[in-house]
Amino acid sequence: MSQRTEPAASSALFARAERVIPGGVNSPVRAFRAVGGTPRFIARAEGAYLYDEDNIKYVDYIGSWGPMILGHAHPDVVRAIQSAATRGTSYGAPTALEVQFAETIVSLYPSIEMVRAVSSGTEATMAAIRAARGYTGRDVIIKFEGCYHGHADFLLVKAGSGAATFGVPDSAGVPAATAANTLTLPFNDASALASMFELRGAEIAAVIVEPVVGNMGCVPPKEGFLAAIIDLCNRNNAVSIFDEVMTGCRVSKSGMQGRAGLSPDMTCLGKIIGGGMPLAAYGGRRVIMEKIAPLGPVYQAGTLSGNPIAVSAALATLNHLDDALYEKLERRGAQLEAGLNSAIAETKIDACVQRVGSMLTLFFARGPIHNWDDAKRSNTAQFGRFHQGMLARGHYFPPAQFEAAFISGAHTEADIASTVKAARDVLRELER
Ligand code: HOZ
Repeated sequence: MSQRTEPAASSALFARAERVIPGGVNSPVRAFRAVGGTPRFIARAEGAYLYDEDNIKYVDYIGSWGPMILGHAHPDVVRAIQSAATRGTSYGAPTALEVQFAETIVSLYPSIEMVRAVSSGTEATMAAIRAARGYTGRDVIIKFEGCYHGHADFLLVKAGSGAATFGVPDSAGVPAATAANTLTLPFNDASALASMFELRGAEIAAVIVEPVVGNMGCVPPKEGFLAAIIDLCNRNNAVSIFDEVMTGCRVSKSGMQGRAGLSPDMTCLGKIIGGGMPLAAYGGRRVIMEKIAPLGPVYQAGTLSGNPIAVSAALATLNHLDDALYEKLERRGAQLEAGLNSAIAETKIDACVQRVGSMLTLFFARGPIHNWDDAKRSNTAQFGRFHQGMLARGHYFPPAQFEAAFISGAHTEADIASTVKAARDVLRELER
């Protein structure tokens, strides 16, 4: 591969970081261990671009792992943050902004009658499952292999994302007793779910799913799979939970549920709805949300929940989510998908592109990828070399095969074209 010198400033920072931060990073996948090379230390970002500490510019396809749908440092979002900060950074008391935020979420997601703000996607899924357990009086939950729902103990079972990337889908430190109430099934297998309900229906509190998986790479649901989850939950008095932390406001303004015309009992949101700040939310049917303290017996709280700066960034972002943006994202996504597919077709490499709207993955495996068994057949060494080649040419894809790439409204046609050109060159080199 061409240009394999590691950037000096990032290398020096990484050496310092490794002495005082586990793996030198505050979230494992950022360490580049799955792809090799030195993690880039980012100094600033604007629109579709990242600039590292060596002042190297990259077209960014991570978008902070999803939130930056408008691109980085959107002027309206920056203004909202600046203005909110001058009024104080945190009160630990309710604000008008939080009411506006909740009203906005409820209006975007018809399945959500009441919503609670939290600070991260992990908190949102944890709290949604606690609510479901409190509401049903049952303990068992079902998740799907390769879906990642944050790092709560009972959800780190056959989890995707970083856990899958590092081969530890079942984390150390999770008591067997905690994991025992989490059953896992293959994604996209409605009949396995039906059989499990036949076997243990009376024990099952909830089924949680990423409606388009982003955390084993981008894996769309098969026709009817999501509807089957909701239907089986309804018939067994269990709670259906769509974890739309990644897909919410991404695959449509109202997430995958809006795109598919479905109404889960509960929804978890994060990333885009936080406008790039630590803000997430969970919500759903009133009868379930009324179980949350102080209305009901399910406890959940947070000092920074509904933080005024985060909510200001969120509202400024949500304000820009219009049809024109989603049309543009679809066009850019289609352009990238078609370009990558034609570059793959010029080689003999086994690879496929899977995309829903502006989230996408180039798998180094023959497609289609329907579940974790399919995804894990990917040639991750080849992905690593692809990642390095793209980075050397100024295109920053997620540093792991099992993470989705994201496009923003700031990406231009020319950005995508240059990424496709780079990918064509890198794929050709991979063949040699
Ligand atoms: N697990 C996150 C993406 N699915 C990565 C978060 C991060 O490193 O910022």
